[in-house]
Amino acid sequence: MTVTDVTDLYREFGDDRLPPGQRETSKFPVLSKGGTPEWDPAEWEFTVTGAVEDELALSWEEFRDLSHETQRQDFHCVTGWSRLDCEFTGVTFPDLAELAGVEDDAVHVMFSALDGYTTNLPLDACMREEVLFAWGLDGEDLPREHGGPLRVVTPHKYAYKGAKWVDGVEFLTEPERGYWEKRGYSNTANPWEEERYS
Ligand SMILES: Nc1nc2c(c(=O)[nH]1)N[C@H]1C(S)=C(S)[C@@H](COP(=O)(O)O)O[C@H]1N2
Ligand SMILES: [Mo]
Repeated sequence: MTVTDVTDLYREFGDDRLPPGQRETSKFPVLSKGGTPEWDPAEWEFTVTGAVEDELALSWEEFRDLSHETQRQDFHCVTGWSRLDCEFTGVTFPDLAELAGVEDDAVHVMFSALDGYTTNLPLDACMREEVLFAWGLDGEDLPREHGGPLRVVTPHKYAYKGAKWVDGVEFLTEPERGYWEKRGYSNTANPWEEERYS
């Protein structure tokens, strides 16, 4: 299996792979605003809506049939720990965006999730190969508490920008704020600038 190593993306943002104020852990703590939501593979639907040419509604089977890849990435939590060398498998954001056809006036993205969580990013922060809709971690199915069946990973941002249990993406023509962005966490969330709070 080919693994694309994107752990050098830090060079775009800073001198050190480990962002300032972070400590490395080999554990993978769980951080959720509530419990792990139920999901039913037969009922689950992944939607792409808003400023796109073709709105999509994909079943779990259809989503798993999309072309996908495995990447080695780092994971930075805003509470101060980083887990290096995670191997995530999934569909890249640009590939999914191409499937729906993003319209010219789209500038922003809102992710939604089975637990009611939302998080937002500018479109250009999403149109990067390392932004993945991931169903695999280290060769196994993504554990349910870490967002299985499907989560977003954003190795260039603090991890709250990656919705666990993601079930939808909306392309927006104006910026909006998600769950934590409305509650005092940074809207931009660049770990190398320690953009933790707003
Ligand atoms: N749907 C959903 N996604 C979420 C969260 C959440 O509560 N619900 N928490 C966020 C936060 S604050 C962090 S730090 C990471 C934690 O991911 P982990 O539990 O896999 O470590 O998920 C993010 N994505
Ligand atoms: Mo977090």
